Amino acid sequence: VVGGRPTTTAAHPWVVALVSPDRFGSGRAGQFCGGALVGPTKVLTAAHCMSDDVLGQGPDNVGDLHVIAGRDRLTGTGGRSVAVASYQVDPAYHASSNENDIAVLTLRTPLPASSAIEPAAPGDTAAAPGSAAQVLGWGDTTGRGDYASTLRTSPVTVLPDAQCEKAYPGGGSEARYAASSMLCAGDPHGGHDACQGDSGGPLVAQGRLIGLVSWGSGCGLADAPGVYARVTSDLPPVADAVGR
Ligand code: 4AZ
Repeated sequence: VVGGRPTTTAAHPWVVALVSPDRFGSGRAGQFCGGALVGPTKVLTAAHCMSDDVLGQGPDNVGDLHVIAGRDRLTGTGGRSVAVASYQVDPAYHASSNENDIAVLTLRTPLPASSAIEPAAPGDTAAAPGSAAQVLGWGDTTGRGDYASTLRTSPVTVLPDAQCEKAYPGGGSEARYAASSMLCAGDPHGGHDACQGDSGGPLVAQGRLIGLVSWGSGCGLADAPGVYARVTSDLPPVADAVGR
């Protein structure tokens, strides 16, 4: 998260870290993506977090993938670390276009609710442009590889789709912004944004989960907003995860 400030899981009890302890450096406890708890055993994250270069295995072979909940400083203690039993990538996900960048993780054991662990309610309608939102994560704080040791948050604004359509028209190697499954949010003046390592983590507005960090060009640039996977409760993978 670029341009933010430290925060706590007590203030945002549905934010979780995805860690693969054997695969990544100990300084970040193996953290490589974020996620959002939506039920005692269900976590939403970005489909691209489950890519072969991260896991290298199929949905029932999750290696040492764990979720850490209720812990602000990843290398600290407290909270819970739970193994992931399986995951399901949205069948509508397209790696080449980043469309429908959502996956559902099923945890091996339920996370007991506490002051710092509580499922989020997904948005029930599409988030309106102009809405004030917050992005959360343990990712890069500068765009130069300075990963956060403790959870951070930055304020961003939901932007009109036209702004991301203009910034990301497609062509070349960059994906095209597709409003049907993506949400555009950022800081029109630059400076506040998601960044590498925040992928899969929550974008929240009015206490509701409205997006998952997905992609973008650079971090915190005024003319390159962040792109999020849209989350609403009627989206099939979300409805499945929430159990309605
Ligand atoms: C990434 O590499 C990434 N500024 C995530 C979000 C954004 C840029 C990059 C948005 O995971």
